[in-house]
This record gives sequence, structure tokens and C-alpha cells, in this order.
Amino acid sequence: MQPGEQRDEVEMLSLMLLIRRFEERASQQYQAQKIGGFCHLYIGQEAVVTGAVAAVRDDDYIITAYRDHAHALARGTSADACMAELFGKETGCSRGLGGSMHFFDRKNHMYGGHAIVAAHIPLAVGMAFAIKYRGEDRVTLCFFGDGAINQGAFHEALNLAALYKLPIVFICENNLFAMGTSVKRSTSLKQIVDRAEGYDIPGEIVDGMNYREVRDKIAEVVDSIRKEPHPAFLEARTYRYRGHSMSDPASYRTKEELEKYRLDDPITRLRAQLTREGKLTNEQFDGLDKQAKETVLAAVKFAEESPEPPLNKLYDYTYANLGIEPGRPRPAEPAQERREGAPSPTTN
Ligand SMILES: Cc1ncc(C[n+]2csc(CCOP(=O)(O)OP(=O)(O)O)c2C)c(N)n1
Repeated sequence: MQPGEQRDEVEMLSLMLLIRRFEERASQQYQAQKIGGFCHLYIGQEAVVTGAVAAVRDDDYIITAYRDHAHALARGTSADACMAELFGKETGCSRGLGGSMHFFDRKNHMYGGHAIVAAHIPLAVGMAFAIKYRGEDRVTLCFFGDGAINQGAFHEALNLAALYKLPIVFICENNLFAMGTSVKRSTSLKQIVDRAEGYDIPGEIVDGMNYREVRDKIAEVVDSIRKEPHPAFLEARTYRYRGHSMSDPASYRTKEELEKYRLDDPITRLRAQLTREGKLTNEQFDGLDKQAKETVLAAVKFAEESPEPPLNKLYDYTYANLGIEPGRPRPAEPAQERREGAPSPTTN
């Protein structure tokens, strides 16, 4: 997208539909054991990322945590490449080696997909530093959850971004829970946005269920950053309809709470706005939905028919050459004994 250009809202609605249908189908394929590993769905939060990408240029940088399918799709990664990644196939956006939590698309400036909570926030600051160092007018959008804001990496990153006046928007997708822990039980603040104040970073709250509000707020912030680089912070208040991951039945919240947020559904809301304004008919909406479903079904077929990554490529993308021959066991390493009382390995 070029500066000043507005994304077509009907197109953005159809993007939200694609994201929703993609994830519903991913959930089904996960249950059918076609997808392994972890899988975190974004259903309910679609207005945040679609509003954000509508407010920036295609050459701006985006980076996020592990709930990342929507961020890749919003950036233009094909549903085929996303589904193939979930299936662990060579045609996936990370060549089938990353899986659900590590989507990556350099061409579209989507720099992951990161599994360790808050670990990508310093990387985002590095990306913003590079923009400023090279004298470019790009902006970095860094997405993370409410669970990230009490991590040391978050605080170090915000401090440096403020100190160096870096062109970055920190977008906290506050969906009220970090796994099963309510934000009320993890965070001392009444509102997350106040974290930014401690670093002299301007912060605002946006309704993360409202595409237009997210888009307009981020557009305003980004406009100010392009004029004079500085960091900004947005707390997008949103809700995930599903559990933390596919294995979470979400029994820590009530049905009534979920229903309350579903009434505010971001897709229904944008649809209603466009319909009221005479920009969308019911037939057009049904057509968009049908198209999204077909694209996703075709993506499943593509993923199923794609090859597995060849074994001899397994170590091609590691930082270090470990001297490991594919298909052979690792060279013997000194046995690591577990210390008495040391924490045992945990699962996500
Ligand atoms: C440093 C670290 N600690 C713990 C975990 C385990 N873990 C995975 S997801 C998660 C919750 C994060 O919640 P939030 O940041 O709010 O993101 P959301 O899942 O709501 O999108 C935790 C604690 C991890 N991945 N990394």
C-alpha cells in the first residue's frame, strides 16, 4: 500500500473472514491429527491485526508472539503456505520447520512467530533501531499479549526504544488471559497502558473488537512517528474465543463472559457497519464467506499433497554448524545430570 491510500473495507472484511475460516479449519485438522505440536488460535481478535496492517505500508515491519497465523495471513502470506506450515510440509512459510508458532515471511516483512513470551520484543526494538540507523521512514509494529508485560525483556526493550526514540508501536493484545491466568491476578496495574508511562512512551487504549477504531488509532500514531521517530504504546482490548491452545478447555472463565464478547464480534461489527452504510449486501457477504471457505479448503488439499521437508535439510537453517550428519545420531555430549531439586522440564 502507498502512503495516504486507504485499504478497501470490504477487502479487509474478507481478510478477517479468511483468518476466521482458516483457524476454524486448522482446529479441525489439528483434531484429526494432521497438525502436530502446539496450536494457538486467534479467533475473536481479528480486528487487531487487520486494523493494524490497514494502517501501515507493506514495507513496514511486523513481528509477533506465537499466536501468529493471522499476522502472516494479514501480511499476505498465502493460506496455502500457512496451512502447509501447520502440516510441517516443505511448502510452508517456514519450510515446514517452524510450525504453528514460528510463521515467517521475509518478503512480506513478517518477522515471526516467536514462542518465548516477550523474547521478540527486544528483536522488534532492534528492527526499529535498524530503521533509524539506516535513515528509513518505516515503522515496526510489535504485537504481544498481556502475559508479556511483566517480563524483564519487555522492560529493557521499552527503555531502549524510548531512550533512542525508535520508530516502533508496541501493541499489547490484551485478551484478558495468559494461559489460564487472568490479567487481574498477574498485573499490579489497573490498566496495562500505564506501563508505557514509566518509560515516557505515549500510550492509548483502543477497542480491539472494532476494526475501524484500531485502524484509525494506529494510522494516527504511525503518521506522527514518520514525522519524527518515537515509540508509542497501544493497549488493544480484545478477547480470544477459544482456549489458550488446542489442549485448553478454558474452564477458568464463564460461558456468560464468552457470550458477552461474542456479541461484540469484530466480523459481525464491521459487516453491520458496512451494511448500514449501503456498502455491502447480504449476498455479497455470503459470497465473501464462501470464497474464504473455498480458499481454506484448497489450502488443506495443498498442504496434504505437499512433500515433507527432506531430512538432509534439517540442519540447514541453524545458527551454528553443529557437525551433525542428517539421519545420524548427535555426537555424544557429556551427560547432563539433573541437580537435586532442579525444576523438571515443563510443557506449554
Ligand atoms: C518466557 C516464557 N515463560 C512461559 C512460557 C509459557 N507460556 C506460553 S504462552 C504463555 C501465556 C502468554 O500469554 P499472553 O502473553 O497474554 O499471550 P496470549 O496467549 O494471550 O496471546 C505462557 C506463560 C513461555 N512460552 N515463555
